Amino acid sequence: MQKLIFATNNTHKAEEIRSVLEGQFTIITLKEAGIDMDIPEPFDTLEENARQKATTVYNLTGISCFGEDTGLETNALDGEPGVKSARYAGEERDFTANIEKLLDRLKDKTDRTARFRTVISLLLDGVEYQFEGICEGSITTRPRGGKGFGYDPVFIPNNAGHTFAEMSLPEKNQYSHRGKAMEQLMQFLIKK
Ligand code: ITT
Repeated sequence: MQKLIFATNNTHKAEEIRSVLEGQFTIITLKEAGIDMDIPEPFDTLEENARQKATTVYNLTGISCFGEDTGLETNALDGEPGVKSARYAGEERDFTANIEKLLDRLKDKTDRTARFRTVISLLLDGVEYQFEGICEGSITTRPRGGKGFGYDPVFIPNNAGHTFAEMSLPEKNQYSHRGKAMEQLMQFLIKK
């Protein structure tokens, strides 16, 4: 089975991605590859940050790998928190605080539409390929559900009726930005 390093320290992302690629590819996280590093994400776009994660790991290992960057973009706040999603309320990356800040900034807004966007950068034998997945939806007025991670308790995908945090992992993957980007990555790798 082809081995790929997934340049992430986020165990939730790894779990979601493995549930799609399981049986077809062996996915190794940074920790499992013995790489103890928080890769900087200095850029203003998901595309550049995803590339940075993949390139850093490829340069270290020479093994084909991919990285992804994800942002939550709200229409009423001109795309906030966007590329700054992880550190919206501060460097501590505290998700209760991030959610509180988002709900507070949206409290007087009637437009609560938003989207999650994931960009995957794949480096295969040193050549880069990118894949994008978008999930349109809206932000709730209070957190709902205990599953998932990050902003999942406040995001309802269109046509779903409940938040990502109220869904099982396979159900989230059916709707999600990451599920869509992963599907493209998988189809690409299968044809390669
Ligand atoms: P990496 O190691 O892969 O960089 P990260 O947690 O830093 O992991 P990002 O840089 O992509 O991830 O930051 C985006 C933030 O948005 C992240 O901290 C998440 O908590 C949040 N996020 C990403 N995907 C999400 C999802 O599917 N549902 C809810 N929140 C999500």
